[in-house]
Amino acid sequence: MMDDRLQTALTMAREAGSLAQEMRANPGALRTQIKGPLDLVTAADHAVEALLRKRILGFEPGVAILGEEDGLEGAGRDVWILDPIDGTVNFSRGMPDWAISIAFSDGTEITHGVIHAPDLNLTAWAIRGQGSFLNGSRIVFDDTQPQTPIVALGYSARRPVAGYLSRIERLLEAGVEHRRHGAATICLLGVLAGWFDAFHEPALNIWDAAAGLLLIEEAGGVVVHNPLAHFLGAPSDIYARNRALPQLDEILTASAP
Ligand code: LIP
Repeated sequence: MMDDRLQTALTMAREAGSLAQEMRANPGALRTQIKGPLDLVTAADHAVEALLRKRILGFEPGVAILGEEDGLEGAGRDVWILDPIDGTVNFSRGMPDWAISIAFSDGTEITHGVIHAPDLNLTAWAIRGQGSFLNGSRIVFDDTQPQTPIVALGYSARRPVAGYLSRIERLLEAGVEHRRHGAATICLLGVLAGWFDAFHEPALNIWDAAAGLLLIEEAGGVVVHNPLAHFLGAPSDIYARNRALPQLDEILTASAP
């Protein structure tokens, strides 16, 4: 029997995906606003987060919820962590690389994670200790070394651009390809799907990463980030990889500005 919390997360992720797609189909409904450097918010981000909060509180009244747009509501050890639309810039321009991210933490670790990318027809989920699944198929990483490693990179306006550029320079010098998707969830989903071997982004918020990090761990990968108690309140550098890749570890975990 499927875990009730996972079932709730999957059902509301699909409902939220349809709502976001419907809103995008209505020109003018998005009312896109600039939140900060390279950071947008639309009416769909707010509507989807409101829907997810309503569904969660219907399932688990009074539980704490931390969301990108409306912050922390409630208190307690257990917390749901939501990014209603990750990759808002892509979404608002009609690109398919955006997703809904839903995670649950028991205060000690992330225990449940769902990423739903409606335009890509991809849905991934994991429960700690029970494996990772992509569109229903279990994903287990093997240790076959890629001929040409590919790293998904994120950029954060919270950090000097020099660090990002130096990572690209070092990757290219090492013969490693890189991509930038503008949506951390899609990068993490991409590691799970085998598009990428690793993902790195400095100063990422927990709502962008929580579900995806669990997906990678449960498929047998390795994730590096600040301890959860700290990450719940402040951005963390993120490094996630599918197998042992020593040449990448050195470049992507080296301290850079
Ligand atoms: C975005 C991330 C992206 C990061 C942006 C932003 P949003 O999330 O997924 O990878 O580089 O700074 O945080 O704002 O689209 O949900």
